[in-house]
Amino acid sequence: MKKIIYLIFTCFLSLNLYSNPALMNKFYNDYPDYKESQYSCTVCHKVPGGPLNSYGKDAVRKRFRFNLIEDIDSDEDGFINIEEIELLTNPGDKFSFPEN
Ligand SMILES: [Ca+2]
Repeated sequence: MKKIIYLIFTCFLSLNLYSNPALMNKFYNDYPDYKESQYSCTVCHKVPGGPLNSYGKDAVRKRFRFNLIEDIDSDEDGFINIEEIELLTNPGDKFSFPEN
């Protein structure tokens, strides 16, 4: 029984390792206009508090220096991350992209 509780606890911690309000605040400091978007946690996570999406994985890889991943297309939807951020779409969701 202790092993099961330990396993569940470990999974919970690993899922939430980067689910950190300070990181969200850093993102908003870098891109204050993005506060107006419909996305917050799901910029980096598939679901709030859940696994990282492609943009979140790229952010981790560059240690949350978001400027270093502006010129790549994390979700491979044809728009680089900074375009999506400036147009308030989600750079980590290939089904969210600028129209026109
Ligand atoms: Ca997108």
